[in-house]
Amino acid sequence: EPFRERIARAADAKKSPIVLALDLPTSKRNLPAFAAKTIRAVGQHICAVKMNFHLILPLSASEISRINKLVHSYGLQSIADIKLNDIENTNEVAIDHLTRMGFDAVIANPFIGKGGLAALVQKAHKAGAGVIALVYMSHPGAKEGFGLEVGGRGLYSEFLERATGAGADGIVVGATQLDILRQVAKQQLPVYSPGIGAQGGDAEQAIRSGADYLIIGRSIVEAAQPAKVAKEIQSRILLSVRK
Ligand code: NUP
Repeated sequence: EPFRERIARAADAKKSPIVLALDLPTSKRNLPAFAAKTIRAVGQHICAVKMNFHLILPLSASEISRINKLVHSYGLQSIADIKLNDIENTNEVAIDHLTRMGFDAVIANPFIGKGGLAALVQKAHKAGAGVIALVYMSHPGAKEGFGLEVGGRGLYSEFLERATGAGADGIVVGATQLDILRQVAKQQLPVYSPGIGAQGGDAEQAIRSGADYLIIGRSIVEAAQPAKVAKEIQSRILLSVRK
């Protein structure tokens, strides 16, 4: 079963479109133990876990593999957020390592070009993994890159075309970019939206504007009661969808 369907099935089973960004602060002593504790606490309220440099840099491949096994034992998918943005060969080596560690998908930057993105998607699909392409990031400076005017239109719309053309499994558009979310909602690719809470975006607004999955980190991970916060967001979204 392709990644796109695996994560849709997980979201359906958990009744949650939340992708937990497992971004642990550097001050945490025992990162693998804290990661496991967080997954156990919120596993019922999310459909996937996303790991970024917060864990991928300090942990060993076997420590990451163990976390991915735990993620899978909860019926969740695992996404590597390293925003691949390199030459074809390097991207392919990265996909090899990531899939061996148990990741189900990787986030990539269409800046590498049509051919590079297509090669990356092909390589990932052969390994049973998915690719999610950046289209418009959530931070204030995103307009200086993704929003650049190229040939009379925003670079992001070119990136969206590249993602579709390459057969990517989803796109990233910030929850802080509601206009862009509304624009891309018309297309066929699932939209992953970060920037909720800590970066000022709102979960319900993002869903209403066209987000399919919500990537949420600090507001859950750093909460005194992560499960409570995750559950609250989950039920708020379910209500807003029903309206
Ligand atoms: O546009 C993006 N914005 C963003 O925040 C693309 C991302 N991949 N992210 C990542 O999502 C970011 O690096 C972090 O891992 C997570 C958001 O975390 P938080 O702001 O909810 O704590």
